[in-house]
Amino acid sequence: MKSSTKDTESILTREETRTGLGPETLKRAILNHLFYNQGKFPEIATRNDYYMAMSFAVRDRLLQRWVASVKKYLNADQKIVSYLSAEYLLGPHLANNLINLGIYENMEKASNSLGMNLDWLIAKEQEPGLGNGGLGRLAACYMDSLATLEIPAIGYGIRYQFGIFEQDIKDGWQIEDTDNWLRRGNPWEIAKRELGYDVKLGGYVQHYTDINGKFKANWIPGMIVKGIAYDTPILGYRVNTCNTLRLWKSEAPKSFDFQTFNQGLYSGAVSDKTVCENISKVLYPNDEQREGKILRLQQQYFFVSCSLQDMIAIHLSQGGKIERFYDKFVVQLNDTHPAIGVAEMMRLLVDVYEVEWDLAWDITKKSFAYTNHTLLPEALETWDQDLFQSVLPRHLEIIQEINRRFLDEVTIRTYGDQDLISSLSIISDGPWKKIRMANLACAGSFAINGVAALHSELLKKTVLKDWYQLWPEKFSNKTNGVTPRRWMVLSNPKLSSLISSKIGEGWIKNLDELTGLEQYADDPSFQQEWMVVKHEMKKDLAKRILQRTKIKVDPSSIFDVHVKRIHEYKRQHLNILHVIALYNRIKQNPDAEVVPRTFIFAGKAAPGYHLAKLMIKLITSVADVVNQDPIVKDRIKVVFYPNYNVTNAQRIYPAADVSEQISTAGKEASGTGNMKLSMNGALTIGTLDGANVEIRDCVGAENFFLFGLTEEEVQQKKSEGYNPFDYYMANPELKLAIDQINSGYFSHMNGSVFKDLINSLLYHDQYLVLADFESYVAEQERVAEAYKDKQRWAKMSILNAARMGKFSSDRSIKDYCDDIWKVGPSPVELVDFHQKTQ
Ligand code: GPU
Repeated sequence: MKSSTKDTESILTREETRTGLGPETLKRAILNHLFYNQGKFPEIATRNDYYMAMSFAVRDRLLQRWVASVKKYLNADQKIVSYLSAEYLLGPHLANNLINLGIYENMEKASNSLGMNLDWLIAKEQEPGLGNGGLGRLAACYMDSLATLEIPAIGYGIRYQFGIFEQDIKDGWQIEDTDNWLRRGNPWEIAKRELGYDVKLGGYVQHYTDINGKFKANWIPGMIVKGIAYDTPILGYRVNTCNTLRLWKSEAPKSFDFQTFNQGLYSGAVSDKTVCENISKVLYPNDEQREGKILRLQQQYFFVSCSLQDMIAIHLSQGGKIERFYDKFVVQLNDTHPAIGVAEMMRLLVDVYEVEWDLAWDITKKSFAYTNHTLLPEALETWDQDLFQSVLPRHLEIIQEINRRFLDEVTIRTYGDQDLISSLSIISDGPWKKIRMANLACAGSFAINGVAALHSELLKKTVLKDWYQLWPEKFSNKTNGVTPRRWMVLSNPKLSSLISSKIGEGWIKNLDELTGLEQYADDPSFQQEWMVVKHEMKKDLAKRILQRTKIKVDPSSIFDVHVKRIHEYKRQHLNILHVIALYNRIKQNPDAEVVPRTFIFAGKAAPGYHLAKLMIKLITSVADVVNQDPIVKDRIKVVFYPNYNVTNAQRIYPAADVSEQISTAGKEASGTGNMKLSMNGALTIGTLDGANVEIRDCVGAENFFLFGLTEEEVQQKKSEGYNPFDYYMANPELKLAIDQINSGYFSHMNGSVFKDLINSLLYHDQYLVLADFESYVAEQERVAEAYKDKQRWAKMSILNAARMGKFSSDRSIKDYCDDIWKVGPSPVELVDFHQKTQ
């Protein structure tokens, strides 16, 4: 029945107060939430109460769009991208949502009228640090771009109760503290208590033949956990599309579905509450390092099983046929962490939906695609077969069967090439059998990609060589990207306004439009404005550095930034060796001309990674000596900024002049910090590694400081028998720096502190730090020289930003959509959801 005009009016007014975007309405909404959600009134409300109230007011506005989006995806004959990732490093939601909704200014007015400062409230948010580094942050950028491009998508993952640890520095050492991000509640998520799935773990498998003579498997679990869905709406930029990030929390099941489990010994399966809750308790803090722990495998299986059960339920509820699952969903595996999904899909199809094996395998292979994110051998996931069997006994059988049939196929295709067969095998042979997750992912996927051009090429030559030989047509490259909404508009509003004042706002959704800035690169007044903004941002960061570390830094010095996880292959120690060399030059010649520089480091070390923790101690120790030495006269400063996370990254990138991207060539799959820094006008000093290669191609070799061995030269050197000691002996500056570290010059004359790090450099140096030292130091001289010429520097900085269009995650997502997912935009219109529609 059509509603009368009067009804419509009343709905509109109700809607205006509920989800209107004007400052008055926002103010009223905040006060309402303060009262009805927080039970507070202005006189007694804390800042956190206001933060919560404001967030709920914003969430109301998201929900209207979210419901419209969900409705559209459920009704339409619409394929949905399903992104499976064990990590999402989202960063704070509030400011991002204000920007994407287009209500930042209005909210500023609303909070001012309440006597509140918007920045304070934004700062109240505890960021969800549900990831370690690049891989998790990429997933978050992709969620933003998927929504902005109006692509129907669901991100699936784990709702860790404790995200990545908080880092503090005590006596120069990293100290870890738990990240209790949910302590004060999370206004951005909606718990779907009714939406849960049972997940079996452990136990054993019974085999029997059913009345039709069919061979059947019955998995009797050792325990059952329940996954509860927690949904976070992810709104696109200035569109109505609001996608879902669905994270699973593990709980003990209160009751059981007896139909499903009454065949066996289910009583033992009602497990301990704490054991069940442990599964989604904490994020493993290792970046690119496997942790072969049972709990980690349980986490992976838990979230993947919930997600696949959920997708199947959605598909079937819309009248879809299980055989056509891939018409509804395309499932992207973010590295091998969710690769168990291949076996789980087979189990669901064969055991639960009774699909014939061959058809099930066909459905599975049409549903999954796999992204590889690393070439480091120690990061490739394998599971000890016995451990695997203890957690997933049925999946072991399934993988054995997949493998048996797959190897039969390979044998025929390769005329029995034994080397090829054993390298492609999902289960390694030998006495200690391992399940190789990358092989499972490759075998079960229709597409395989790397994350930068060089990385994708190297994959084909190294870790996935044999897979490439087998199925070259499945391989492609999808160079990573980052969202300009968070990494420019939100974190660098001044630079963004300056850009928009020249070329309009189109670049925010179409980053290629930044090339419009090139025509101003030589314009002295634009250069001046550009550098003024940069200086402002440097002043802001200098203030924070003083607050956080008590170190006073000069905003007119070069801000040389090395921020990322601490890892030997990322070579923070190469950087600090250069700092020591500079310091020694000053000591030897106090009047030497030195372009003032502030070396800013930030990043977390995995708690069990001894050498990475030593690298932090080395940086802070060098800082203590250099920063206080009167002879240096403040010309160089070294800062270790603690607790690098998304919030801190947003403060650091806009203030950077120099971006350190100095990994050993062939080791960094892509890098994404390199992109964010360059977009914000930092100049890169880097190796030909990961996406650096493409960044340099785009910004021009003359606007990029290149040094170091190429990947081929690295391989060559290694095969010739690389001896780091020769480099140590041959370069006096290098030798002096290492000798000083060794002698305790930076550690109160106790040289033994750094002995493991030094021994590793002098006698192994698998990342060729010493081999690249000389060329690095030489290139750093060119950096300093370039900085002296303010106009030249400004021009280079502008051109860097102007030419970064390719590195928007919008471009990456378009590439995935066109080449792999075959999904296009599906714009959402707002619906009046108070009216029940059919
Ligand atoms: N990466 Br594998 C991680 O951050 N963690 C991991 O466990 C693995 C990869 C990173 C790569 O190191 C980085 O080069 C890349 O840009 C990023 O994934 C996203 O692809």
